[in-house]
Formats: sequence, C-alpha cells, structure tokens
Amino acid sequence: QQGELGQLFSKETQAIFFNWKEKPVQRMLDFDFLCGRPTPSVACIVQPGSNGGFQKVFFGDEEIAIPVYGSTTEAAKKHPKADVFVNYASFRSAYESTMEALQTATVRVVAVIAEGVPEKDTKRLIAYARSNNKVIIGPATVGGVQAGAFKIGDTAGTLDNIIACKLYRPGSVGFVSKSGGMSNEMYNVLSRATDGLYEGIAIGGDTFPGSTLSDHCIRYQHIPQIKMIVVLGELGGQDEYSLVNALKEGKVTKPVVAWVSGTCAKLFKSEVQFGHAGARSTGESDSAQAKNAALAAAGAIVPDSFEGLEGAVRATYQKLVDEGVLSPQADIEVPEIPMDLATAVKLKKVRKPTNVVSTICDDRGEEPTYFGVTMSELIEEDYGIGDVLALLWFKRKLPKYFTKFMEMCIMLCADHGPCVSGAHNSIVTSRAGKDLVSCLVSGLLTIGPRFGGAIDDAARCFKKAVEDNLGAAAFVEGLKKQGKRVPGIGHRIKSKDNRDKRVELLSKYARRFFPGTKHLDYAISVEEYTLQKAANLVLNVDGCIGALFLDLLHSSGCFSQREMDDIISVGYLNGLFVLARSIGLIGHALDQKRLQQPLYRHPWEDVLYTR
Ligand code: Q5B
Repeated sequence: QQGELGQLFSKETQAIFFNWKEKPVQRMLDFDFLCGRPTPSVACIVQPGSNGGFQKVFFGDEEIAIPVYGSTTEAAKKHPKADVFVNYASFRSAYESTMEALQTATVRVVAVIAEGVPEKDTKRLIAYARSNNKVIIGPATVGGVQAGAFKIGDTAGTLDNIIACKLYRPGSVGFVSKSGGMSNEMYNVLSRATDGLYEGIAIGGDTFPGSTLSDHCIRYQHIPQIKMIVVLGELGGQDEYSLVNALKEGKVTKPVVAWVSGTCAKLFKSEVQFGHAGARSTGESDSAQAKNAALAAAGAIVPDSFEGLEGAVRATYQKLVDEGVLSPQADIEVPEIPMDLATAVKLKKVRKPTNVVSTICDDRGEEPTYFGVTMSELIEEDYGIGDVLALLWFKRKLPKYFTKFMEMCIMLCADHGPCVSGAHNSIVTSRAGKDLVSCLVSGLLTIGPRFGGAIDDAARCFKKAVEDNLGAAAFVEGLKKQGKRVPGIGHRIKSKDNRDKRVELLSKYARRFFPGTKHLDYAISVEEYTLQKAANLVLNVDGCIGALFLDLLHSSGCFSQREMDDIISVGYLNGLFVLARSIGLIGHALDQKRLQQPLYRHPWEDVLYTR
C-alpha cells in the first residue's frame, strides 16, 4: 500500500505542526528558504486548548505569522491542502493526537516524533493507517526529508549540515534507516559518494515502526528520480526480512546498498539492549550478521563492515553513472540565510549597543545578585529589608544603625488608620470590586506633597537652610513669601499636645545611635517657630524622616558630597513612605474583601451642593 502512495512530499507540501516548538518549526522554514520554496512548509500550528492567534517566525529574512488553532479539526478545515501532520506531542498524548490526525480526511502522512509510545497504541495506529491508506513515520523518529522540497522538524540537524549535505536540491538516492542520528551521518556520506539524497526517512527505533524499511524501499522503487537505494538497519526485529522478501519477489529492482548495524552485539556474553527500544537481539535471526547475510543473499549490496558502506555506495553510484542510468544532478547556488541576532551576538559577529542600562539586580548567573551579594548570602548571613534597600537603592552595604533606621521607617509608616487619604482610596476601590493591584495603586496615587510624599521636599528645604545657615524664622517666612508651606511641618490630627509617636520614636533612636543629628535639631527649631503660629504645625513624620535621613547621609561617612546631593535631588526618600504604606494599603484592600463590604457611596448629607 505504501508503494502505491509513491511520493510523500513535494515542493508544495505543507504541514500541520502539532504542539508548538519554536526550533523545529524555524528549522523547517529555514530549510524551505534554502530550497527556494515559494511558501512556508508549515501551514499552521495546533496548540491544544489555545484560542487561536499566531506565532512569529522567520521565512528567510522576512518575519511571518503562522496561525495557531486549538484543534486539529479546525486546523485541517482552514488548511485543507496541508496533508502532512508533524506531531510533536509527548508520548503520553501522541496516540490520541495521531489517531485524530489519521482520521482527518485531508491528512495523508503523520510523523510521530515522541519516543516511548506504548506498543499496543502504536499497533492500533498502524492498523488504522494501513486500512486507510495513510503513512506513519515513527514513533521515536526525527522524521524525514525530501531534498530541495520538504523537511520534517529537526531532520538533518543544523543549517550548516544541511548545506554541507546538499539537501537544498534533489539528488538520486533514496535512503531509509531506523536511526535518526545515523541518517544525519549518512546524508553526509551520500553527499560525498553520490550526487546526493532524493529522499530520506528515519522510520524510528521502536519495535513496531509505523512504516517499515521495505515500505519505503518499495515506494522508492516507484519514484523515477530515485536511481539507487541505501538502507541502514539495525539488530533486533524482523523488519529487514520484509525487504529481503521484497527483493526476492522483485518488488524492489533498483540497486540497494544495505548495512545492518549491531554486529558487535556478538562480542557480548549476554543479551545487549542498544539505544533504541527495538535494537535488541533475542535470537539468531534478528542478529545483525543474519540480517546482513539474508540481504546479501537476496541481491542487496552489503559491505563487510560499516566502514565499507561509503565505498559500496560510491561504487554502486559510479556504476549507474557509467552505465548511463544516472545523470548526476547539477549543483545550485544556495541562498544565504541571515543569522539570528542572538546567535550573531553569541558568536561575537556583530556588536549592538544596549537599549537598557541597569545596576539593580543581575539575574544572568546561577542565582540573582543584589549589588554583587547572592540571594544565598542574603539568607545565610541574615540580611534584613534595610540591608536589601541599602544594596538595591544605595548600591552599597550600610551600617546596622542606618539599615535599622530604614526598617523602622517602614514599620512605623506601614499604616495610619482607615481615614487617611491613601487608605480611604484603597477601601473605596476594594468595595467597588476591583482587584488587589488596582486597590493598592489607587491608594498609592494619593501620596504626594500633602500626604506622605513630603519627605524629599522636607529634606531639600532643611538641607538648603542648614547649608545657608538660615535661622528658623527666616526659613519659614522666606517660604511664606513664596506662598509655600513648610514641607514636613503640620498635621491634620497631631499637634503640640498630641504629639506624633512615630516622630518621638525615630528621634529617640537617632539621638542614641546616629553619629550626628544637626538636621533634626534644625527641624525642631523650625517646629518651635511654627508652633507659635498654630498648634498643629508640628514636625510631622515626613519632616522627621527627611531631616534624619540628611543626618544619616552626612554623619555616616558612607556617601560623598556628590552622592548626597544626588540622593536628595533625585528624590529617594518618598520611596520609603511608598514602600511602607503599600503594606497598609494592601491590608485595607484585603480587609474590605474579607468583610464583604458593599459598594461605597458617599452620603448626600456630607456634601455641600452649591451653584
Ligand atoms: N499651614 C499636612 O494641613 C497639612 C503649614 C502651614 C506653613 C505648613 C499641612 C501641609 C506640609 C506637607 C506635609 C505631610 C496638609 C503630612 C502625612 C502622613 C500621615 C497623614 C495622616 C500618615 C495639614 C491651616 C493653616 C493655614 C496654613 C498653615 C499648614 N501647614 N504653614 N507650613 N506646613 N504640610 N505633609 O491641617 O494662615 O490659616 O491660611 O501641607 O508635610 O501626610 O496621618 O493623616 O501617616 O498617613 O489641613 O501622617 O500641614 O491645615 O491647610 O487648614 O492650614 O496652617 O497656611 O494658615 P491642615 P490647613 P492660614 S504627614
């Protein structure tokens, strides 16, 4: 039956590729381009469970989109001319997907790449294929190739190998083997010893291949372009004997050069299992020696050893040329396929300026590093969040009192109740049914010059005032003249008689552990002045952190003047409040969801409606 099918592929053949794998698809398309195919050999991809879309690949130097379908039925309906099914399913799902493909009217040939498909499943597939005049290549195969026309998946390996083996144009040899790896080797041999390959199939190394060595040899007999056949069998199984019979019965009359590998098995005292599931000799008749002898007796040209195979192929080819049976195929010029950028960079063939520069975390090695410190070190050496901030934000290790201070800021600013601007927004957003990130972001967006985001401005103002040696009164009045409020001063509920505990705790810690507190002292002198104006014009938590951070930068000796100026002008310090308050905002958002609170609507009586 296989013989009746004759040609499996042509330059127009298109495949349905099952189970998206970028590399084999790209290799098929690169082969197409080398062969000068007008259309890509992959018509579409089936990705079970997908809702459609496409995958981007290159066809020569052009980027194209190959459609993706969720089922074979849909793919076949949209691409009725695609009659080859390249099945990259795992051994677990290969049976189901192969059977579905075989049952698809438009599919003629199915290549099953998976290794380890249960034999009982393969037998059912074979039975179905034979009674429905379809061809299975595999399982456990790399596939096959028709030179200059169509290639399955990874067959023939790299582009360099394909070019070296001249697979971009048809030769005169039909080749069939069990092993995919050995077929690569043989394509090389054929390119040296003959005018090259016409078609090559690796039937796969399982005990029950979907199509056999003789199936393909009989097919090759019917393909006029094929003038000689090369067969590479292996020990185990009886497949080679069907070729012996085909030769004896005159079903194959073209010259056949054959070798069955595994002759070394006899050197072992016990039974040997070679790489393939089927490569195991269990008796005399399935030994490599017996099969080689039977093939030779049936008329195949069988060398004495594998080393003699190339010579036998060359001699057979030359005889056909001398007899005028074979006119060597002329060579053609191969188009050059542009190298992928990633490959070119790796080979140092091109240089490309980077688009991004980053100093935060290097994730290219075995484990990510924060400013050179590995994640393992962070855990093993008991680093805290403050140490991580030191590494990621300030690009250095900082003393314990410094990192502890940052941790205190995060702990003390994590939340300040449900009534503050940020928490209110997160609560309202959560009650509107939005997701956690939206709730968090809606709260974070309220952080600014009036709420929580005054730390950087406070630090800028106190820094300038201290540098300029400005008295508190001149400082406050100067800002007033410009129509500005003093950042870091004032609070909605805290006052002279209701001090902010956070400010007290941070100040106490700083006085105990910081080498100097001149900016805090200055901020307090400003507070003394503003408190004369109103009781709520206290040094607030933003102002306190701003002043104390200036003290840390100056007194720790860890930063140059330039670095300190940069930190203050770039504005690092609001980041501490943002980081801290995220903890509270997430808490509020989750709280509302846990309590199943309904949509919030502000009461009318709380709004002054006016014109
Ligand atoms: N006046 C914070 O104002 C607030 C003045 C001032 C000179 C000032 C105000 C302010 C600077 C920004 C700042 C951080 C808007 C605050 C935080 C985190 C939080 C929040 C929480 C948490 C409060 C009354 C009179 C007016 C004003 C004058 C006010 N502030 N003068 N410099 N700084 N501060 N923000 O109470 O003559 O009557 O016109 O902008 O540092 O956000 O817990 O809630 O953890 O979540 O609304 O702690 O101080 O005062 O606007 O009614 O003004 O005082 O010019 O004078 P109030 P207003 P006059 S900490």
